[in-house]
Amino acid sequence: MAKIIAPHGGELVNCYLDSSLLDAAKNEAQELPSWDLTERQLCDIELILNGGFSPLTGFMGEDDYQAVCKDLKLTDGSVWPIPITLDVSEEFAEKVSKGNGVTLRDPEGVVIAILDIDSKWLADKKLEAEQIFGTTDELHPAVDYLINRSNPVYLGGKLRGVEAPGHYDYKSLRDTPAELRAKFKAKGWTKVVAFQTRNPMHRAHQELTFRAAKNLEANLLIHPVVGMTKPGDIDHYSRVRCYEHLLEEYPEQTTALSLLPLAMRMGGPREAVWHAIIRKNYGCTHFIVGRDHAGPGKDSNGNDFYGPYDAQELLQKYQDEIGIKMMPFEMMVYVEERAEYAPISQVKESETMLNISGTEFRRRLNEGLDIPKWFSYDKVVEELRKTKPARHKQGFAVFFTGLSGSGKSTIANALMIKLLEAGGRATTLLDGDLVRKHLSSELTFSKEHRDINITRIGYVASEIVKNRGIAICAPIAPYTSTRRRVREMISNYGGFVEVYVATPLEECERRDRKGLYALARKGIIKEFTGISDPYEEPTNAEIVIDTTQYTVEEEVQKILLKLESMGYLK
Ligand code: PPS
Repeated sequence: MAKIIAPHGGELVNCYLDSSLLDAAKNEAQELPSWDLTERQLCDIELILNGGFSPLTGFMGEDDYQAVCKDLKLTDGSVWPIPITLDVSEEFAEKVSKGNGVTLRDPEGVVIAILDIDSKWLADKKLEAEQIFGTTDELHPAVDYLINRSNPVYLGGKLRGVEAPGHYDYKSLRDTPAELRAKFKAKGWTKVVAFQTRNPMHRAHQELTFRAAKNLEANLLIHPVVGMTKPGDIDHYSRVRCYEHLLEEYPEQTTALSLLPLAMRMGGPREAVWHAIIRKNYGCTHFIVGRDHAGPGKDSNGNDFYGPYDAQELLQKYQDEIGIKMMPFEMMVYVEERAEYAPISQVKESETMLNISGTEFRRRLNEGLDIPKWFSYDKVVEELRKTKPARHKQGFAVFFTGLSGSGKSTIANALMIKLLEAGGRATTLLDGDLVRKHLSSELTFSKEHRDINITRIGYVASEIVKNRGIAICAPIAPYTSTRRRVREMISNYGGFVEVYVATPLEECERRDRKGLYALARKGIIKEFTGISDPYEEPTNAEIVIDTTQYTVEEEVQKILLKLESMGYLK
C-alpha cells in the first residue's frame, strides 16, 4: 500500500532569507557579478525558492546532476528526475568560481537571489538529452532548448532568496506551496487530487477530473502550468479565463484552481514523476496521470517520443517513495446513445463513440467551424474563439530563406504588392538588406551574429503577426535551428509559411547582381554564405521555389494559393 502523507504535512524547503538578513544580502548583491535570469531560469528559481521543488535548496551541483541524469535520484537518495541547472555563458563563467556569490536578477534588474557557487562544469548536452529525454532529436522541444538555446556552462549552489519573482497577472490564483497547504487545511481538505494541464479544458476533462475526485472521495485541485509550456500552446491568459468558466461545472466547495509557474520540459515519463513531486510539495495526496502525460509530440520520423503509458509506468515505480498516489486515467469519450461521457474501455461495441482530437479542435477553431455542445462549454469556446479567430482573420508571416542573390527580395516585393492590392491587413516587408541597415547595423556575419539577426527579425515578425498583420521576411537565414526558433515564435500567434528559394549556388553566382560572389571568391568578403560559410537547406519548408524554372508572377501565385489553401486568405 502506498503511504499517503497528510496534505498539510511533509517538509517544505523555504530558501527566502529571514528579514533580519535581507538588508545585508541586498548590499552584498550590489557588489557581486550579476546574471540576468532567462525566462526558464526565472520559472525554476521561483519554485526552488518557494519550496515547490523541495528538497532542492538551489541550482544543482555536478554530483546531484550526474545522479539525476543516471538514476533519477539526488545524491541524498531522494527521487528527482529532471536537472535543475543554472546555465550561463562561457564569458560569464570565466568571471566566477567555486566559493563566489552571484546575484541573480529578473529581466528588469530586480535582485531575486544570491547563488553561492559550489560547482561549475561544462555540460555534455548530447549526453544529458539522451539520459533525460531518451533522444537527441531536436524536434523534442526540451532537446532543442538544451542544444540550441541553453548556455554551455552550469553553475550549482545554494540560493539565498531575496525577493520572489513578480507577477502582475492573476495574483489571487497564484499560491506558494505553503499557501496552498494552508488553504487546504483551512478548508478541511485532507485528500486532494491534482490535475496538471497546459491546455484549455473541455467536457471530457471535466468528466475525468470530476470522476477521479468522486471515486476517491477527494477534493480536486486544477493546477495548470502558466510558466512555459510547449511552443504553440494557447496562451495562459485565455486558458485561465477558460478554467474559471469550467470551475462553475463542479459542485460548490469541492474544487479549487491554482496556477503553477512551472517551465515544462515535455519530458514524458520523467516529467510525470517531477510533476508528482511538485504536487506533493503543494500539499496534494493524489495526482492524475493520463495517456501520454507531458508528451512532446512526434519525432523526426513521425513516431511518438514516448509510449502512451510510459509516464504511468514510471510514476507507478516511484509513487511510494515520493509519497503521492497516482490516479491513472483512461481516455474519456462521448457515447452518443447514452448522451454521456464514459471511459473508453467501458464503451460497448454496439455504441457510438464520439471524440474530437486536439488537432481537429484546432482545425475547427481555425476555420471558424461549429464545435458541438457535447465537446465543450459555450463560454470556453467563446473565449477560445476570441483568442484564436478563424485563420483569415489571423496574422501570418511568409519567411523566405535562400542564398544571397537567390531572388528572395524580388519575390518578396512582388508578393507584398499582391497582398497590398488585396488589402485587409497591414503588411510589412523585413528584407535582409533593410534589416541589416535599420535593425542590425552593428552585426557581422558570424554564426552568432546571424542568429541574433534572424531572431530579431523573428521577434519583430511575431509582434506584427500577434497584432494580426502580415510580415514578409527575406533574410538568408542559413541555420535550421534558428529558422525553427523563428517558426515557433511566430506560430504562437498566427500563420507561418517558410519559402525556400532554392536557386542553385552556381546560378546565384552567375547572376552575381551585387558583385558580392566575385569579392567572396577573392576572399575580400569573408564568411560568405555558400562560398566560405554554410547554408543548411530547409527540409520542411511549406514552399520550395526554383527561380530558374518559373517567372516571379508564377512564384507569387504559388505562394498566394498556398496561403489560400491554408485558410489565411479568403
Ligand atoms: S543572415 O545570414 O540571414 O543574417 O544574412 P542576411 O542578413 O540576410 O544578409 C543580408 C545581405 O548581406 C549581404 N552580405 C552577405 N551575405 C552572406 N554572407 C556574407 N558574408 C555577406 N556579407 C554581405 C548579402 O547581400 C545579403 O543580401 P541578399 O539579399 O541575401 O543578397
